[in-house]
Order: sequence, then structure tokens, then C-alpha cells
Amino acid sequence: MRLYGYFRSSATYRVRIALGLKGIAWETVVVDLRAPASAQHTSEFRTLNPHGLIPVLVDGERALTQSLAILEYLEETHPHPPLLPRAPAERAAVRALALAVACDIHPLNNLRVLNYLRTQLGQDESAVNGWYAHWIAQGFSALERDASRLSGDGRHMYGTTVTLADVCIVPQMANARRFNCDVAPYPTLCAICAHLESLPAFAQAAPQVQPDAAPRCETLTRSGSMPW
Ligand SMILES: N[C@@H](CCC(=O)N[C@@H](CS)C(=O)NCC(=O)O)C(=O)O
Repeated sequence: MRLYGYFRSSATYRVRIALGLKGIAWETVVVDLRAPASAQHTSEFRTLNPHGLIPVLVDGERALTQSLAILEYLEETHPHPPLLPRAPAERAAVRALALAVACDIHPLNNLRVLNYLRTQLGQDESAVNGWYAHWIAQGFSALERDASRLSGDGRHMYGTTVTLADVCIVPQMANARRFNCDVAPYPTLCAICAHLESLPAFAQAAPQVQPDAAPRCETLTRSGSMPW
């Protein structure tokens, strides 16, 4: 399989984790989201995904988009280890946690949204960071309550095994930390992520160990010129 992605893309990070958990071999094709490359906007990439978003997973002749659809595809084609429980109500609960991240938090803080705030709406970095922190706080407050209720061991979002909810929370937590959001009010989420990040599939999927994690990116982030 070929995974079109970028080291800091949290949606790609989700797919890397799932591929690792399921023991699937893949190769990475780097789509550099940073200006001036902005590879997601090239006609070549838009042919692969007209939405101009990563990840894209190519399996044979088929190009799959939308990380949650990709995760479900991997779950169906490589069922072991399962990332969803067996009972329909439990599957719905896990999907709800994953979707709370993927549909309610992440899209509001995506690169193109932040860039729109900066450019079309003329907001400065302080306002953009405030926007980012606001939506993290909204989402994480509720997820903290969810996890307190649904985690079976304080090490997983749901029950006592790794699920799609875990695959989604770890990249979002990494993003929140990168944007200096205060995550102290979410001790359950922090404990869960600390455990998950120690697992090999999560550790090997982490942004900082990806081949395209170049020092230049760190410089750009710290300077505040383009936090991606
Ligand atoms: N719902 C999509 C979101 C994908 C997405 O937003 N990807 C980001 C990187 S994490 C991206 O490609 N951003 C490019 C841009 O905003 O221009 C998914 O889950 O795959």
C-alpha cells in the first residue's frame, strides 16, 4: 500500500497507527503541506484527491480518501487485531468517540481553516491560537468525561483494548500539545495517551520519527510564521 501523507498531518497519523497495529506494510509518499510547496494544491495531487486533503491510501488500483473511511477499510480487510468491539452498541460508542475527534474538533483546526482566519479574516497569530485552543477545550472537556465513563482501565478510551477511538485521540493530543494548548484539565485523556504512545505501533507512527520530519519544520513552527 502507498500512503500519501505528511508527518504532521494528524489524519495521516491515524492511518499510520492503524497500519502499524495491523502489521500492514506500506510506503509513504510525502505531500508537503507547507508553503511554498503546498503539494495538496497541485493538479497532480488533486487528480488523486479532488478535495486537496491527505491522507490518501492507495491499495492496488484504488485510491481511498477520508481517514475514517480508510480505517474502516483496513478493519474490514485486515480484521486482526480488531479495532472495533463486536457488539453493535459498543461499536457505535467507539465510533462516536472517534468521530468526536475527526468531525467535531479536527476540521475546525485544520490548516486551511487557520489560513483562512489569517488571510481572508485578517486575524493575528494570537487570535488564531485562541481559536485553536477554544475548540480543543470544547472537545477535550467532553471527551474527558466520556473517557472517565467508558475507559475500562484508564489506558484506553473505551474498554481495555485499543480501538479506533485511541487511534484518533493520540494524534489530536499531539496537535493540541504542539499548539501549546493546556491539557492539564484532561488527566484521563493524558494518561490514556501516555500509555498508548508507549505502544510500538503508536510510537512508530509519531510525527517526529517520520522521514519527512525535517529540522526546518521545527524552525518554522517556533518562528510562528507557518505552524505546519
Ligand atoms: N476528514 C479528512 C480530513 C483530512 C485533512 O484535513 N487533512 C489535512 C491534514 S491533517 C490536510 O490535508 N490539510 C491540507 C489543507 O488544509 O490545506 C480525513 O479525516 O481524512
